[in-house]
Amino acid sequence: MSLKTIFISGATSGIGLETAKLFAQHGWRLMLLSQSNHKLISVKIELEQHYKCPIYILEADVSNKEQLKQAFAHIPTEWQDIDICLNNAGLALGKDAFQDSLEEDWERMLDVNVKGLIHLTYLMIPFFKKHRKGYFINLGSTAAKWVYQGGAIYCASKAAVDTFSEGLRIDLLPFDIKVTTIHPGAVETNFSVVRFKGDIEKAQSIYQGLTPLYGKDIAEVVWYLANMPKNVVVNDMVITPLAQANNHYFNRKK
Ligand code: 8X3
Repeated sequence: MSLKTIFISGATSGIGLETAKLFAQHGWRLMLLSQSNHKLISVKIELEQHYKCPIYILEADVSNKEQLKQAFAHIPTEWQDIDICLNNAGLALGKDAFQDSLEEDWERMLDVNVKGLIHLTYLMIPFFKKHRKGYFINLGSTAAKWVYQGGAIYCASKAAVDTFSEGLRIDLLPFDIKVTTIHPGAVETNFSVVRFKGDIEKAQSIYQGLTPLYGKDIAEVVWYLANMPKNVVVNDMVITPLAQANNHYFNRKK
């Protein structure tokens, strides 16, 4: 039996990297996309050495459709048989009230989280259709479900991922292509460091007094989904740490 292949955007850190490691451990082939060529190369070297798995890397910023198109145009035939596309690349920038936020921040969030995911999906569909199979696993967020102060644009961007995924599931119905949206709550990665632009103290305060989710927890969820029988499609999953009920209620220990 030929090896299975997972394509991961935002593959060099956080949930993307942990998913890459887990699937490599299970003998899958990896296609890793990131805007950072040097990070891609170091992850490729590390995972190849550790897991001896075939890896194909693609350098592109998902928000740059020309870069994405170029990266896809160069995918060799032997790498075009893809089983899962994990649309993971995404970010939050800032947590100020919308009226006080920076235009460049909210444009970047919309460009990466919404338009980037949509462009990547559009480029992936011909490969899935050609092989009459495929599975989009899209990273939403609890922010898509419960809006919070200072999150207007980030929450809107993840709500767009949620709605887009639902539409995609409908439109891809004739082609046996699965679509699942995963909505994680507080996952401790570099997400908050990026959001607060390197302010480590602010970033750490998000997870203070609780055990958060980790990237590897969400990787396990992706692995679970990958192993569902062919006739089963999990539409939507909301995942929080034990100490988080939703985006407004936390059980923080002093
Ligand atoms: C990350 C979850 O609550 O920080 O998507 O928006 S939250």
